[in-house]
Amino acid sequence: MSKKKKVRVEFRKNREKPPRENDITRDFKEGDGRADDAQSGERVRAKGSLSRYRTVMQTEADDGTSMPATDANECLRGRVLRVHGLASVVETDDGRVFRCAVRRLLKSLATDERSVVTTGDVVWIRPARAEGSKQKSESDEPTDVSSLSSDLCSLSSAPEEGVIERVEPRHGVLTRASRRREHVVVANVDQLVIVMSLVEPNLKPHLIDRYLAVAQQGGLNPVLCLNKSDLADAVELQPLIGLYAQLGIPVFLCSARTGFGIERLREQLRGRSTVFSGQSGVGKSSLLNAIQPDLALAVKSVSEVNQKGRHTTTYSQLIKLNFGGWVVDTPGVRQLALWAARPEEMEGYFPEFRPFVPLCGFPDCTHTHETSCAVKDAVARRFVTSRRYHSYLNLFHGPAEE
Ligand SMILES: Nc1nc2c(ncn2[C@@H]2O[C@H](COP(=O)(O)OP(=O)(O)OP(=O)(O)O)[C@@H](O)[C@H]2O)c(=O)[nH]1
Ligand SMILES: [Mg+2]
Ligand SMILES: [Zn+2]
Repeated sequence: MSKKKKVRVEFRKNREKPPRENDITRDFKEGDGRADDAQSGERVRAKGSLSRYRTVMQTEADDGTSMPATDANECLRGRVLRVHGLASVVETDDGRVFRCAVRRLLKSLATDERSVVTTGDVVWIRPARAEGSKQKSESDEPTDVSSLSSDLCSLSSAPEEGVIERVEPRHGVLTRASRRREHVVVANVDQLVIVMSLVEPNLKPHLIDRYLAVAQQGGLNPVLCLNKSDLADAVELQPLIGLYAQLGIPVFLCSARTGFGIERLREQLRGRSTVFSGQSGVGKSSLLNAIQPDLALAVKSVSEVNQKGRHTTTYSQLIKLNFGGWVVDTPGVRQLALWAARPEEMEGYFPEFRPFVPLCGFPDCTHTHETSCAVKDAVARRFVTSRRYHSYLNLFHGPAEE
């Protein structure tokens, strides 16, 4: 399944200044030194600051990402429950909770530090040993775990400490673009519950379509959950519910307040790994509290309801369900920008276009400005709803990122 290989990786330096004040290679660098001088000069410099590359053993993962190999005897496997700045809270398979730093080499390998470790990751951690024990080679010592205490002061029971040595390849990810970077919000989940409220805030069908694209991109089964059914008449929603049901998406009408539809939703979560996502205030945390009351997740209080822009849930958190399965509660999103999707991929996110695409006049038809476009004809003849077509245009032209 996976094979090991040696690779050279760029190693981030942790010292900017050379160890010697007297830089005897300076003359050479400034242009008048001879090659011989340079060689002799290099010999007296500390090796650490010169070698920017080192050889590591890597496991080639299926998805092309690679991480350093670890010694399974010394390490424990676990899942990342949440990430606070530099620290990650990991629950190991035997049920212990560790607060962990990330091994520095792991950070060097990642292309985007924000996503080196994310909620839901399956990781291997090395438990920290008692003080004074030597555990690592000089240049690969982990980030100091004791400096992380302040990040985790919110933890009630003081957990053990450790270092994340390896992150397993991810499947099922919720990814978004944030400030022109990829942000993997959650990893290793099976389904995405797209939470919308009928009112407060109002239903946003275009956001649903955007989420459906994100789900397909990340390999997640989408589920649509329409909350706050106690506040509005759902009769007008029948066409919308029908449309998504036709696309094969389970639709749940529910109310966290009255409990309507909660039992069905609970069954949908049983035994699966699920992420709840949606705008702030739609009731993600309230629904989870209704599904499993002992979670006691913070929800927006009445006094805060009119304060726009406040997110009640501030970080993604992986929660074990007592009836089997895992769920991730996430902070609300304002916009949802797709990460790295090319315009020509967009038609693939609209399964109802499929029968018409081969009938377009041009084989590379984008279904936007072209004259002989079978998709546009299908919209005109109402085989495809114009709302979904507009969602497509919106995704195709790519709205502004956050
Ligand atoms: N009437 C009614 N109110 C609800 C329902 N579900 C949630 N609410 C209210 O909506 C508000 C927001 O709920 P939260 O659960 O905090 O929303 P959230 O989606 O978790 O919000 P963020 O954590 O900010 O992303 C709270 O005041 C809830 O009491 C519902 O089904 N009916
Ligand atoms: Mg919340
Ligand atoms: Zn076309």
